[in-house]
Amino acid sequence: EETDTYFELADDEVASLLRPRGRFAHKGNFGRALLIAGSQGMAGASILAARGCLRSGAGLLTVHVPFCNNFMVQTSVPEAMTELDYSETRFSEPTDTDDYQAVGIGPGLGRDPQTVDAVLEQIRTCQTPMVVDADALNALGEHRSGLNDLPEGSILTPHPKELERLVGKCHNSYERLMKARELAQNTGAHIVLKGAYTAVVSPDGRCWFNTTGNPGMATGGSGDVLTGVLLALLAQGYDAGMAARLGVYVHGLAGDIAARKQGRTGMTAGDIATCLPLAWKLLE
Ligand code: NPW
Ligand code: AMP
Ligand code: MG
Repeated sequence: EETDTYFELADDEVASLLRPRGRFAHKGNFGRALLIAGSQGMAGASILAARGCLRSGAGLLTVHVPFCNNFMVQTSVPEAMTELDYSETRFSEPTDTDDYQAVGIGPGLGRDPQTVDAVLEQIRTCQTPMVVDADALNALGEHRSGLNDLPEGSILTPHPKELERLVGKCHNSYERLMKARELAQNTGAHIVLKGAYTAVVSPDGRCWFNTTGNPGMATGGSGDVLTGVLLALLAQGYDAGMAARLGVYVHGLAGDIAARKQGRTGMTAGDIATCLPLAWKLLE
């Protein structure tokens, strides 16, 4: 069982997952993505996720924003469109997702009770694959029954604390991995258990350990960039398992390129997003 269960995410295998862009392709072939992220004081989370998404090949991106963040998102990420929430300051009501191939939800949403309700209702009514991160995971942690509502083909991206909110206290990294596996089995979602050695856990019990990334990525917003990368891959039609493996690897590779250029001390999450094109180019 041991050898059939644990794998390393290695370069040659990952490169073979990437599909070349057809000569006659147009933006409609690469999917429409919806990102639900940000609140007052956390516009940055939505901007970083949006950059991660657009630097990973998505066809079209719409960001669902509260009014207070609209100008910042439109200025910082001109390639993205925005859609306004009714609330001035936070995500307050679920939105229509029928026009999208994938939905990303969570970065910077905050933990206001109204947002928690909106997140749960959004997950319950969404028919397309979702990347669920950050405060959307925290909403599920508060109401664990919502885990049964995840759309098919979804990815959850908890860091250790977010995982504990979903599955309870873990005393060591082995227990954490086993509980993530149970969570994947019970929900049908792929779990990206983030950390120094990120593990991608599939519902069939297999685990892949990432080989890219470095401690320079231990800085605010790194995870938000990953959410955008995964959203782009789901929108392009990669299944959850392929998207999770490819996305995690390339995000770490972009972090390694950023560290080589800027150093581990001074690099920021924005630098990871900026280095994504070079990381993708190495796999093309
Ligand atoms: P400690 O400190 O060790 O006890 P939270 P968050 C733990 C948004 N952001 N290994 C660690 O616990 C996010 O998207 C917005 C072990 C840490 O203190 C969210 O919406 C930004 N432990 C929101 O902020 C940029 C680990 O978890 C605690 C760990 C809150 O997200 C920043 C923090 O977890 C940010 O992305 C590890 N590898 N990693 C913006 N510019 O707008 C984390 N922990 O309480 O869920 O807070 O992750 O900062
Ligand atoms: P978040 O906590 O949501 O911002 O996510 C942090 C991101 O940075 C995840 O993708 C982690 O895998 C990555 N990361 C954080 N610390 C390290 C580290 N020491 N080595 C490699 N990757 C890291
Ligand atoms: Mg995070």
